[in-house]
Amino acid sequence: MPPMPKADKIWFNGRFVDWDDARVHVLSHVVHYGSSVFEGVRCYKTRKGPACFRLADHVNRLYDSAKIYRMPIPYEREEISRAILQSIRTNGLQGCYVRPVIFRGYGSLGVDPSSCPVEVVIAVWEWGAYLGEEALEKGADVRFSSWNRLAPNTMPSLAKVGANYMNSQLIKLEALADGYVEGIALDAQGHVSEASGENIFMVKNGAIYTPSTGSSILPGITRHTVITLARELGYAVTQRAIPRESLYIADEVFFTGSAAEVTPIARIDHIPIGEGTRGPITRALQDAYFGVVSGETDDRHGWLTYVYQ
Ligand code: PPE
Repeated sequence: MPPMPKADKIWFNGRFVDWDDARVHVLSHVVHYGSSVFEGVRCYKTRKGPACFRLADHVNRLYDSAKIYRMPIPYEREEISRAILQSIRTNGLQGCYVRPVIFRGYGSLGVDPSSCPVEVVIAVWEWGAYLGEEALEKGADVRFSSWNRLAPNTMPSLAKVGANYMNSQLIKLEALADGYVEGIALDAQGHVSEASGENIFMVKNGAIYTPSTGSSILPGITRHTVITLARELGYAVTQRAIPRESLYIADEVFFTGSAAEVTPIARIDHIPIGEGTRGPITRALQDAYFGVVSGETDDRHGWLTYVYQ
């Protein structure tokens, strides 16, 4: 990853502070135990100014993650949504990535977080193609990870929490060390789960498949978007357990995620998927996705929140 492009201000517990001053104490609970919940939202440049994609859905998932971890958020959902829009305006950005993060701060150490304050931060910055521009067109080179995704009775995958990303880091670092851009993990039962920061889809004989929430996945908002758009285009989409080898013999495989958007996969474990390049259904779904997020096609689902409205 290239170094972070700084923006001006970060929203920190209700007020804006300079980017370089958004700091926490080293003994904050989150530093020791990974006790944070977060979101990643993209804001896209459109003809009507910047627009956040599925803002309310991201904010709802943030509250779901906090609820699972018994973390009381000291703001209403509306306040968080407004603060996100305000952050984009304050930093004068047209297109950006938005990272709200809520964490247990400085108070006491020990696993019990209940006497640590719940702190809320919203940062925005410009973030390009997650797996590289080239991957969006030609497809990414990925491997199956030797690490499994979190077993369901260990760390809940429906919560988007900082600690889950230690598992993601094992997957990602292993893939990078071997020259791939990403790794796909199996779930604890051995079925396909997801990648370190993306959901996964496969296409076979014109039908689309993706692992269900029973396979230790984060229920991706881009995943839901793509399922909806695919059905509108007339494709059957099935959520079910997927054996590893069915990806090797699929016609097309692609990732979805707020950061990764819709990224085709060219090869898995050096095996070319279909023609070893972006397939036609992936292309159609990318076109539908980028059409909606850029405001160029009709926003039938009310997915865009314009920043200056
Ligand atoms: N699974 C995982 C593990 C995951 O982290 C993401 C998002 C997804 C699926 C897709 O979810 P959604 O964004 O709602 O479609 N990963 C975020 C963080 C990436 C990062 O490197 O940080 C993201 O895409 O914003």
